Amino acid sequence: MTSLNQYGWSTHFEQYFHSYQAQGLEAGRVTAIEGFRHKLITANGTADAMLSGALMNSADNWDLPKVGDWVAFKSYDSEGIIISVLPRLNELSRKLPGRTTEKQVIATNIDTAFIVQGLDRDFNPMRLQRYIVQIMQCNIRPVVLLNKQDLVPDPESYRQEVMALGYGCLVLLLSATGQAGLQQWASEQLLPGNTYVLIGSSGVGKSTLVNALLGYHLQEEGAVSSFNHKGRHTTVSRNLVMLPSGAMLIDSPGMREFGVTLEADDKGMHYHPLLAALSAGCRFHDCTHQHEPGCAVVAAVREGTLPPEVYESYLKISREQAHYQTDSIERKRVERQFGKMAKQVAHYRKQRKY
Ligand SMILES: Nc1nc2c(ncn2[C@@H]2O[C@H](COP(=O)(O)OP(=O)(O)OP(=O)(O)O)[C@@H](O)[C@H]2O)c(=O)[nH]1
Ligand SMILES: [Mg+2]
Ligand SMILES: [Zn+2]
Repeated sequence: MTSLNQYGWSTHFEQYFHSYQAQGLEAGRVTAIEGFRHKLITANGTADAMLSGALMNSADNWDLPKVGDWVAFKSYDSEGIIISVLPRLNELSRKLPGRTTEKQVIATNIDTAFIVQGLDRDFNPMRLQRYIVQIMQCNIRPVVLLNKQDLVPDPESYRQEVMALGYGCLVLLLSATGQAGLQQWASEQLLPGNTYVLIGSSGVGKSTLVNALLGYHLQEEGAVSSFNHKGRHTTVSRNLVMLPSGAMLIDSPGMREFGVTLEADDKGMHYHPLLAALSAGCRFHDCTHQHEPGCAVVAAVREGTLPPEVYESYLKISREQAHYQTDSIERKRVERQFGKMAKQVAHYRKQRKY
């Protein structure tokens, strides 16, 4: 299994794979999904695999293989069959856009998520904070990449603005079309055997960054991109690529919305070090930091020690979460009931053999 280590294989996956190995299955990592076809990297090179019937029928979408997953598959001549997804180290997810409260898994088994914003017109500290909070709650390290620094006169001022928010994550300036910052990012942040994902709005330069590091144009191979109405290549599916350095990078289609999905009762306070510390000093332990007397958070905003953008983002996210959390609890209840019903039906079917 040593050759799989370069793709991120570890003892974590090894322990779950043992029983599958005994059944003659192989391990592979999902690099792309096209319809039902899954592209895998394995100890013996690349392979194509479909889902087993059981996986296709029984599983919740959440449990189906995603880019970044390790799977156990049965290898045949031209095509494999995926039998199981090995338990994930983590899942980068978001709330699906719109009124739904469903979560979507973007990619799995990630070491660092790079949030990309373009300094030309995409720069938006409020949106950036949603990304940071959601990535942190997925137990993934966020790093901010401010791209297209060649297009603004004073890029450092944008970096300072993000740093001043106080989340404590790394903020890097670079340009995908030039050398400035690119090589430094690659050599200092992209380590061999680690897996990274690029996320952000459409047009911020995610694919250009990947292409620059690959040294050739992945998108020109077709399959993963299409032209949008502006005649520009826009990424349409997720794709994990191995860089010459040995680091793995997942490119993803641009996202218009990045919905936060905090667990019940999580108000999103502890993702900001100062906010977390301040809230401990409020008079009421269940302070919502809006109208209560003796609120240390409101006092800090008034005194100018907590940036108003951070407070505003907190309010916005916590209000949305109140809605998300009640809705998702209700949805889970309905799903459980439906699951019970489906089991009963299957049971009757077996008895009556129809
Ligand atoms: N000037 C400048 N242009 C850039 C830079 N990075 C990317 N671009 C341009 O921005 C445009 C969009 O880049 P893409 O890499 O396709 O953006 P993307 O984030 O992959 O977009 P989606 O796939 O739609 O999500 C292209 O025309 C790039 O050439 C940069 O650092 N400087
Ligand atoms: Mg792209
Ligand atoms: Zn308070």
